[in-house]
Amino acid sequence: MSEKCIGCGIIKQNQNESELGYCRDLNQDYCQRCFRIMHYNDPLIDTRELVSFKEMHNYLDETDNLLIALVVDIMSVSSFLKSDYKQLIKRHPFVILINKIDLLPENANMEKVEANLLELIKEEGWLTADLKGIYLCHHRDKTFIDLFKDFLRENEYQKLIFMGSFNAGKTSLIRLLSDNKQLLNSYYPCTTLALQSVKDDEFEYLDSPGLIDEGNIMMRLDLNELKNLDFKKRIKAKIYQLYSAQSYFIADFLRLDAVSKRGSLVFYLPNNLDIKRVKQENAHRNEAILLKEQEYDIYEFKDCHNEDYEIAGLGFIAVRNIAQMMLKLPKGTRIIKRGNLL
Ligand SMILES: Nc1nc2c(ncn2[C@@H]2O[C@H](COP(=O)(O)OP(=O)(O)OP(=O)(O)O)[C@@H](O)[C@H]2O)c(=O)[nH]1
Ligand SMILES: [Mg+2]
Repeated sequence: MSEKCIGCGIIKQNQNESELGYCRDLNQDYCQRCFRIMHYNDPLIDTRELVSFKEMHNYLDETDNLLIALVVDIMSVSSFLKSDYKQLIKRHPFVILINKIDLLPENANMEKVEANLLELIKEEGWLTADLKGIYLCHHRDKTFIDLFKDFLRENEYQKLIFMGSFNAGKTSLIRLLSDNKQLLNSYYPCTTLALQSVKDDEFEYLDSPGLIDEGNIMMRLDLNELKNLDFKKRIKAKIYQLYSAQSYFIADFLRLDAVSKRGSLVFYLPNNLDIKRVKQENAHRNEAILLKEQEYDIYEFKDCHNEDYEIAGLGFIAVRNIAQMMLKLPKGTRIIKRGNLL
């Protein structure tokens, strides 16, 4: 019987129900939190402030012959690449796995996406001698399994640690590659809480807790709000042409104002985020009804010709020919202006 929960990796305990790792019976494989997520979609404990990375840092310091698989959510790719996670790699060889590409719209030109991603990776200084490969993949991508395992065999990598922001899909990729479904994945940030090793005949895959990205909008929403966002289905782009000053209310926590004579906005966001468009002159009346009360940050941009604005943890907006744009987002959420991804 393992002393750790086989879902999230935390050491089990039967003393304190409100703390991590609680199991009524230590013989159970899963802690109560994992059990509740699996069977009732109810996470019980918000783990966003509770994860520890000490074990992971020690492991990276002490282990040789290790390949780091950096998992990056394509919907937050710029946010990740701009972060200071580079320091974490230390002396280890690494690969970048750009995950969740199944979310991109069906008509996305993947060659162009690949070229644009490579440009971003280069621009942000990740193209170092330690970078051994870049793969685009998703959690059901069977062709990725063969491609990636061939690469591992050819280069004699046997031990891999999967690292990256919370929710990037580390656990899901390990489940795919190892065909071991006992590790728990879920859309609640910080599902995995400790290192966990899974082996198949050839490789050892280590799962790790997701790195905390304070600028990710998921840090600003409560768990029930996250439950209601559809991060699973392929995104259907929502396209708006603009001929005047307009305001957009997106769900109840984002506002975008744009002034343009002939421009466009294309939203690549979870499909079920409701977007309401109103004339800007009426926006102040709508705001009181449509935006929930919380602290917001306001960003202003001018002369947006043709670029993307990535909202960490949510998706991005492709903006064309907009003279002025204002974005109002939950306080602390990061927004990144970059070249077009699609
Ligand atoms: N559409 C899509 N969803 C994915 C993919 N990979 C993971 N997900 C979903 O994204 C959410 C997070 O996946 P996890 O595998 O738990 O992510 P993680 O990086 O292990 O997250 P933490 O353990 O919190 O650090 C889950 O709801 C998954 O179903 C993917 O390739 N495509
Ligand atoms: Mg995980």
